[in-house]
Amino acid sequence: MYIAGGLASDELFLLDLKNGENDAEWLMVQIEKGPTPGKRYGHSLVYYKPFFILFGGNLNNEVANDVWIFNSEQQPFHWTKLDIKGDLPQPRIYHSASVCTYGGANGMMVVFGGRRKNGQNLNDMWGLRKHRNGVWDWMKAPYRGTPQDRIQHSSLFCGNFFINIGGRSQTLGDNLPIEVYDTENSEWSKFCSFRRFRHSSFIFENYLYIHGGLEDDKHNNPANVLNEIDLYELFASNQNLTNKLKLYFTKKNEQAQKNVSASEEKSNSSSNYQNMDSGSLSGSTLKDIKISDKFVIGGKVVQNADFSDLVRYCSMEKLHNEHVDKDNMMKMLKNKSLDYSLEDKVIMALLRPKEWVNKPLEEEDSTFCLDIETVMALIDQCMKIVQEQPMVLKVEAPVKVFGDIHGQYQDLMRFFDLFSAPIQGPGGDIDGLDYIFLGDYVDRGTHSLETICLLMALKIKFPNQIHLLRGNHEDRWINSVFGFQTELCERLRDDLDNPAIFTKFNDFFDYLPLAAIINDEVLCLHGGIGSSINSLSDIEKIQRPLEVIHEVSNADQQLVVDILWSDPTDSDIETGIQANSTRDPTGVGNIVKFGPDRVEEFLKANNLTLILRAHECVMDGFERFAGGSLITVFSATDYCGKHKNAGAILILGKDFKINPKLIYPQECPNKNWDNGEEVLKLRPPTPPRNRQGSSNDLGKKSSFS
Ligand SMILES: [Mn+2]
Repeated sequence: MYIAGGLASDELFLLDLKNGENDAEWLMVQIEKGPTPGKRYGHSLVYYKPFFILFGGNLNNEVANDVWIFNSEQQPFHWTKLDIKGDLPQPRIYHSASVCTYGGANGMMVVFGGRRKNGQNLNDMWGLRKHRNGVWDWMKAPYRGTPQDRIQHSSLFCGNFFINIGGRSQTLGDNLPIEVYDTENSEWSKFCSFRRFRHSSFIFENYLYIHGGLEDDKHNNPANVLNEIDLYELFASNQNLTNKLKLYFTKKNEQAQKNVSASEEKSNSSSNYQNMDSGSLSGSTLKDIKISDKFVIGGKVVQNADFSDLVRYCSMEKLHNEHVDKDNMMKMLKNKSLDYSLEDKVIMALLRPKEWVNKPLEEEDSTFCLDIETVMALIDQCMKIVQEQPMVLKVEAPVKVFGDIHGQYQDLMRFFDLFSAPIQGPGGDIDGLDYIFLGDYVDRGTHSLETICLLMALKIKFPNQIHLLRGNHEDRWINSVFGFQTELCERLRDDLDNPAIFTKFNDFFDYLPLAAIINDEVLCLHGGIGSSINSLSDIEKIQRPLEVIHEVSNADQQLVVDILWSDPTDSDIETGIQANSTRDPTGVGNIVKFGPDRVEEFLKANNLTLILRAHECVMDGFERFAGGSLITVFSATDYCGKHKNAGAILILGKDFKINPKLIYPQECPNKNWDNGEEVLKLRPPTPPRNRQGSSNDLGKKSSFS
């Protein structure tokens, strides 16, 4: 799909589907230096393989009738202005254009109506065609009857029929009939009215769809509905057109049958997209056209917004995340206010991967870029969302899973920079997958505030695609000691004795979910299953707000400590339940280690295949346990400036293949860590997992790609 022109720029964007829909990305088409159509509006742009054809519009306050073509199959890409001899249509703006792919006018771009520079509306119709000898020419279409003059209408071909929909006229007001031009006999016919302009329309099978646009001069709110018109019903009063329409669909289906048998004979090597060229579109049915399961969603132009705000790509599977019901799927296009939302402001302020990747943190001043009111409002909004969601989140693959971040914001930005960020548009992949963060956002590192505030803003923006689980540091008793409270006091001037922000954050943490389950197969949690977690319902039944109790005295408290604090045993040969003397030297917290046998039993009993957890620093950033039935993932590099470990995230594909992505400690040590000896004594880092007895070789369970 291409987008070109508009007032803002004359750049050309391409949605690249060649790596499949999951890896589709927006690219800016690199166009050779040279003449381009320039910044214009009110022009038309159509695609007729291999050409994009641009015509007319307003250019530098002049109304134009020039034609530009862009060959999508000829590199380096460039625009060419056609030098067309003979009769030319008058310069015009707000006309329509559509390509005929059937019958005698096959391959012709047909332009209708629009407005002249003097303000006069037009009702003429012109066809542009490239002849076999390479010459392009215009031809004025003959017609009987007087078609309605229109601007800002849409037009479409269905077989022989050129259909004009909506728009505005000079003479009749805005309630214009749908008019149909038959290319076979050059006759116009009028049908019912449809009051709409600046809308879009498309045809699927025998249905005409009209979306968006304005209904009335006085109202500025675009219509929010998708209208469906059955062409047979529309044509019902005209037996001749009805018969022709029937004939067209019969031929189309016959052709489609032929195409199916032809393609069955061919080898199976052709790509899904090969059938999408305009040649076969005219003679195909659903059987041989692969309809994309994604939508391209266009938004309203917001001043100074970047491109990603305007157009985005949404998979049909994720449409439910847009809170769109089937009856009114276009609600998502709700008119955006010109003001940015709170979460957008925070995302714009904080999500700057390139800046952070190159930032020498030593030189940084310690002020935080958001004020207290913004942080408080962010917590309020995020809290509301989290409270409404369950304790065990249901997530669908593909998913990106992050382990502990611990205030190492630069590492988070490095992951976003290298492997895409949870945003829409270029550099983002949120429309193609979900993100699960396994907890431990705060403490230890020096940028807990950036980390948790960005994640909250992303959660607000994509409530059903960003999943924030609780870690053992999302706990007031822990983050009052391990750095977060100190950061709040120093950077936001939170009062140590009457800590308003600290309290608010931790009230929010008390509502974070403890687990997520991917496709009913993979359990994600921060620590593990310890000695007490035997089923998912053990986790689901835990009530919120949940304060973590560290001196365990009952079974419910044990469940929580197991989920947030337990570790796997040191290797696959150490089975059963063991004391966790590193984390709990006195045993008062009842923190344990669980063996591979526990993992296998648990997975079997719950019909699961894998546990993904974080919580332990592992040297490669991720590490397998229980023959691959449990994987630890840790996303902070060079933990505490001591361990020189890599950081990892895991991408769990639709096929359940796991694709780890790694980053390594920065060459020049930065100030992620306040690693004065005193601080380290005060907050001793948990040692990295012992590497002996574990390996990241291919195991029996999950396959790595
Ligand atoms: Mn942890």
